[in-house]
Amino acid sequence: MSYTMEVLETALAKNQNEPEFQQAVTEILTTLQSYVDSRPEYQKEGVLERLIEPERTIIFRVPWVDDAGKVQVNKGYRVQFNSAIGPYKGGIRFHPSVSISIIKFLGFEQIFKNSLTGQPIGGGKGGSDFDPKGKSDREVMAFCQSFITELYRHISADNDVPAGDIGVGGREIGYMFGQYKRIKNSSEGVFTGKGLSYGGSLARTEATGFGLVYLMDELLKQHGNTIEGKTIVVSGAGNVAIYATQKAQQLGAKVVAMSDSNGYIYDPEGIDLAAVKEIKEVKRGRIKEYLEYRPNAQYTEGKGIWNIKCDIALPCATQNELNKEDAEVLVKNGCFAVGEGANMPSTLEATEVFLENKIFFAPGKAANAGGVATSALEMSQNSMRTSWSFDEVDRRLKEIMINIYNNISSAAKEVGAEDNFVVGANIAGFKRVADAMMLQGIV
Ligand code: NDP
Ligand code: 2IT
Repeated sequence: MSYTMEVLETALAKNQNEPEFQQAVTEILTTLQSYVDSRPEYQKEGVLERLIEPERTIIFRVPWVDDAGKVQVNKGYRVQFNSAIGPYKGGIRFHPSVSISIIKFLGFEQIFKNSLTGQPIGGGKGGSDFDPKGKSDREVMAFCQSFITELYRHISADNDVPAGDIGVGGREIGYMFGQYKRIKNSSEGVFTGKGLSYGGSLARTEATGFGLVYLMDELLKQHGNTIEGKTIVVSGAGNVAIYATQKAQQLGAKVVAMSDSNGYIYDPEGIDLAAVKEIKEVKRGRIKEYLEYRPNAQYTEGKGIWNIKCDIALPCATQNELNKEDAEVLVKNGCFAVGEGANMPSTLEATEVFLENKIFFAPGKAANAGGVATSALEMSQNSMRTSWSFDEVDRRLKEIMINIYNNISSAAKEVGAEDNFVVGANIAGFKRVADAMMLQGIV
């Protein structure tokens, strides 16, 4: 058996109750196989064995008191996966489904994503099974303060810089940053995605969604096509989905559907994004309330958004939201490009369907890297004690996304897998981290 397949087998055996982590490791190692196996130095230095094991995993109790005076206890996690190219960097997720498997898959993906940005940031991820949905602001604050009362000792601007993810936006970052500052008596930029009044970067809120569309637009342009005039389905209605929709609309596309965990809306005339923003960003409501703004739109309870006919699909909700059958329906309906705004939204089987059918498929670790790339720009601004204009940050973001596209495209070409951006992203992301690991000795 080859070196890479041996490491994969061991990884699967050692992490048996972690299906999402196993999925992410399987995808990456199978695509890296021929690249790694033809370079014996990686085996000699044990690069893969070290890469798949987090440098440090922190699991802790998060006790807090709800509005009824009852004591609640959640699990808190931070996985500091790999610091070969810079301080651990990656979001914090608050969702009832959060488990060690989910945090490890996200942290593992983050290593390669952060490498692709070209910036000096390592991979990490954290979170909790806390559900912010339906909680009062006071409850969310109490939870965030308790979470940081443990986590503060493991993070700092120079070693680990968390940010937002599912269930963690401006409100939660504010409460966590406030508690960190209070305990550590330090105003360092230990979080990104901060409010603009206390060190946040312009365009960070928009960055993941905007970056996704910049990358897809570049991909299409390099193939004699464009986003303009295309019909797009976006899943989710959170941070990534909203700003992907905004940029796609700005570039002249028509977004006809969005969703949340209860169901999806279909508006053939094009989504009214101001309505979605009011429902989701202001009222923290449900997507079905969209019908109050646009009575002619349709709302369908449950799954099924991928049955809607489109040219381009942008899954922007969560992992494994798009399976083999969904992929087959998309292909049958003429969809020709898929860009992953979420992390690992397509199952391994769905990805195979896209690749077999020569769909332009941009995997999450490349397509949604604009968020963390702009987080790194926030870190730079904090260190320089300066702040750049929206246009300046947006210009840099666009440049980074075009560079990512060029890198993954040429890495794929180099190994004879033209337009297979899964292979391209994994090899390009791996190279930089592996080289840094080898230069730093067995650590
Ligand atoms: P938000 O919390 O803002 O929005 C998440 C959206 O996805 C909501 O509409 C939510 O619906 C839906 N969703 C979440 N979990 C599920 C689920 N289990 N089943 C169905 N729908 C679900 O998160 P973000 O927009 O920030 O994140 C979306 C995705 O993008 C995630 O995969 C995240 O890891 C990834 N990402 C985020 C980045 C960022 O900068 N924020 C950067 C790169 C990637 P509901 O409200 O009903 O739960
Ligand atoms: O998945 C991701 O890249 C994020 N949630 C953003 C991480 C960050 O540090 O900005």
